[in-house]
Amino acid sequence: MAKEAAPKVQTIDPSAIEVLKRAEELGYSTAFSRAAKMPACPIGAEGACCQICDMGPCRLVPTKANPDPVGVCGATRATVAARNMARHIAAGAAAHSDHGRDLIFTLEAVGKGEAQGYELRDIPKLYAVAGYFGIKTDGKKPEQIAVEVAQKAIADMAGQKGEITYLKRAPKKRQEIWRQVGIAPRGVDREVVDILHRTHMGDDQDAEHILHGSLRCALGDGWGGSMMATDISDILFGTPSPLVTKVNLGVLKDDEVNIIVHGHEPTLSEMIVRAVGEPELIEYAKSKGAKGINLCGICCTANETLMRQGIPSAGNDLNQELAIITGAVEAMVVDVQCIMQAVGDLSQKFHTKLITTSPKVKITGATHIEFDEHHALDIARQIVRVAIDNYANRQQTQIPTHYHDLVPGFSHEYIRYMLGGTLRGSFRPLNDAVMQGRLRGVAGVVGCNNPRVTHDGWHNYIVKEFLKNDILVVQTGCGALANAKYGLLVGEAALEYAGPGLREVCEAIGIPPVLHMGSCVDNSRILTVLTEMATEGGLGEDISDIPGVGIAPEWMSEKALSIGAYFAASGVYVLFGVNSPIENSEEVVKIMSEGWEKMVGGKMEFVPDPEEIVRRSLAHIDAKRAALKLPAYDPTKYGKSGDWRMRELLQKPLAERVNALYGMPVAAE
Ligand code: BF8
Repeated sequence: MAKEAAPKVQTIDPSAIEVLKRAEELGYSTAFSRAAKMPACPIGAEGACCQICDMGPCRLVPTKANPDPVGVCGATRATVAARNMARHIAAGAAAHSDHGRDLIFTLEAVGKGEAQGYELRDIPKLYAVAGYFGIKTDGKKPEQIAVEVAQKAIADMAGQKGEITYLKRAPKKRQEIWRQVGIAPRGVDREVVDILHRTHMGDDQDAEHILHGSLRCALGDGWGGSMMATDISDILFGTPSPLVTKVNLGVLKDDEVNIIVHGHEPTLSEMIVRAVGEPELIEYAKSKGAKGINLCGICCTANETLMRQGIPSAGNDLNQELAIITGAVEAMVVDVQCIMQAVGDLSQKFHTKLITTSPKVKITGATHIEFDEHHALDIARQIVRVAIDNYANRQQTQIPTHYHDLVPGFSHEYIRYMLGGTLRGSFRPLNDAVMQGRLRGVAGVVGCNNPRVTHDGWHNYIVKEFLKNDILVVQTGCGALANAKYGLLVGEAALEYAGPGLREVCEAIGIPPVLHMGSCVDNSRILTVLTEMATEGGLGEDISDIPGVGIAPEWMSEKALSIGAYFAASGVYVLFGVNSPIENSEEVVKIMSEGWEKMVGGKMEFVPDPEEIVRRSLAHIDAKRAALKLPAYDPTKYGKSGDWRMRELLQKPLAERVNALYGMPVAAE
């Protein structure tokens, strides 16, 4: 199915609708308007374009005359689609893992006392991670342990032989499968190089073998680079627990200096959080006529500061240009990944200072203030001053009023705690709820926005369908922000959207029906939850036994493909929306679906239809329930207790209400 240039409905986000109108009036383009003008290349979109050597590029588009074309070198459609996919996965794995590496270097500098402004905030987690690496902690100071953990972690990422340390955190059966089929990864650095080598011209030509290699590479990301990024962020900045904050463009303030942190790495943004709280800088902002400093985020840097510090988010990926178009942003501070090049040009049309900070990322039109963990707090202060100085340059603003509360902060440690408290924290109640059928299953709905489909629309539709069907949803990345905008990440959402069983579970524990677990590297937290569920008992003994699915409805980034591949390799059925980048090869479609399912119990499918995604998900969850011999899902069985019943009772006359509640006859009103 050809990719649509742009959907009829661009977005369901009321803030976005308002700012898009302003963009049109001012004559500025956005990703929405550019997508409409620039239909996707139909050859590339299906994985039919081979660009790996200069005998091409070859376009392997079947025609009547040539139904099975090959490239100049003879490469088949399957080889080309598999190579393209493998390279995407490797790039995604590299991005996540390099993010992890930067955090490891910061941890080392903190341990050595060389990183200004940082501290070790979660020492128990540092000890736990030291334990995974077999580092003795007796008699050592946390700082020394931090240095040793950092050095082991770097060596692990660069491991040339053997397998990465964190693999042993997976269920035993899963580890055996990986070893048996030969995809237990070495260090992710080696795995990424391996993929780039084997997909070079004249190397690996067997589609199945190429994709087999890509699974190993993706595992090096999920259970390696990403998991380390999560762990080390928690050690440095604290392991998240629930708090209340806000999301959408309405969090910008007309009378304060607005600073947006955008990208992925929490290292600098955490220092900016600290700097904006310093009385001296607040006074400085006031001296320039502002009432204060308002720090907000976009994308996954936002998710990091949102989860830990409750810093509001101005929205997800497709909100980044719109934030600038409000005219109210003094500085957009970016680090790495998902920063659209267009923000460089756009920021020059407004007073917004775009500030690049990563040694890896420069953008034309931006001011570069390079991050260095050794002087992080000073750099953060410098950036905040630049933003404050820019407040005087602000012209007319148009800030939408729409925002919504959300409750993020569901680390796997907190989920374990909330299910039983300090004394009896465990995944038992969650497993029991699935076994009884109160919960039909679980789903991770993650990933990006993509202007080729309705912004937030697919996220919202799919998650609401899951909630209706008593499926507990966990989210990360832009997906979490998408549904937070519409009130799905607060406790009340259970009353409005959840089926009867899920509602009971949410009421009993006191949680929203959709749990925000963090940024995209924090998908590794979902791996840990699945492992805990698999080892708790009652739901089989492996991740692939659990009645659950993983969805990336509006994906666009290569990182999303790496995430999908490592979840599939971990035993999960993963569905992607938008379009299929492997559609040109039936063979590759089959390998990634039936082939992978046979080999590792998980699979990856591209389904450009949200209703079909829901249908396939429910069928899969029900099939997994049946395989575990659990009772078939029955929505009429639960939901007759708790707040729901209370709400119904409150509608009744007093006499009936008191009688129902206390068994006491009361005279009619
Ligand atoms: O890493 S969900 S658009 S911001 S890639 Fe990017 Fe996609 Fe958003 Fe976070 Ni993840």
